Amino acid sequence: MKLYARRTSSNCQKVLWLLGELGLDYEFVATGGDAGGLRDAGYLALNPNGVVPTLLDGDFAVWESHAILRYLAATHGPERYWPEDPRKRSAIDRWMDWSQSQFDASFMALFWGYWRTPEGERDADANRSQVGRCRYYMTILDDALEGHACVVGDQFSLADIPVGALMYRYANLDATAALPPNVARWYASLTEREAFRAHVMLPFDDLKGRLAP
Ligand SMILES: N[C@@H](CCC(=O)N[C@@H](CS)C(=O)NCC(=O)O)C(=O)O
Repeated sequence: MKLYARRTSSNCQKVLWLLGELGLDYEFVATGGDAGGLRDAGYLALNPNGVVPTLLDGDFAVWESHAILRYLAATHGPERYWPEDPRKRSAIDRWMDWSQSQFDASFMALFWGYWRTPEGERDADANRSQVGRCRYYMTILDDALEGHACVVGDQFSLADIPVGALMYRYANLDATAALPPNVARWYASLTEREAFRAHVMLPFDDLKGRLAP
């Protein structure tokens, strides 16, 4: 397999983290950001969106980070990562979709509007509003984690990856509040996972005030 990705991209980190959890061999092809290549015809033939990540398995290309997570879990994962049972699978899918459409949307707006925007150009009201939304989403996640080790039940699954991949930045951004208790406990458990440390816990100082990818 080949993974076309940028290591500082949170969507790529989700996939790199799962590849690490599964112990799979793959070739990393630096793409996007300073490495460029997103508008090359060859790359666009794999992913017409011209964004990262893209997974190439033989001659089969998969794009959209969550589609890649599901593909890898279905082809190489232990069943519990993304179970066949429709209800168990749905419990995981809903947190993956929630992460992308709810929490990610607000957190990425904050990350770009606050961290990646030069100080003098920031919109303080917009950032304050996104901080409020992120805190609200954290209360929803905190309730889900009450009495559970993981986002769904007590076993690590795909439900932990999309929201977990953003927690390192969320927890270390000076604009956000302390994590609520269950989220803090769960996040601490993620930081003990080797693949999380290798692919997600990467310094992001060089992205500060940098609006270019
Ligand atoms: N929904 C897509 C979003 C992909 C996306 O926006 N990728 C960004 C990085 S997070 C990108 O390629 N930006 C251009 C670049 O990195 O140069 C996914 O989850 O895969």
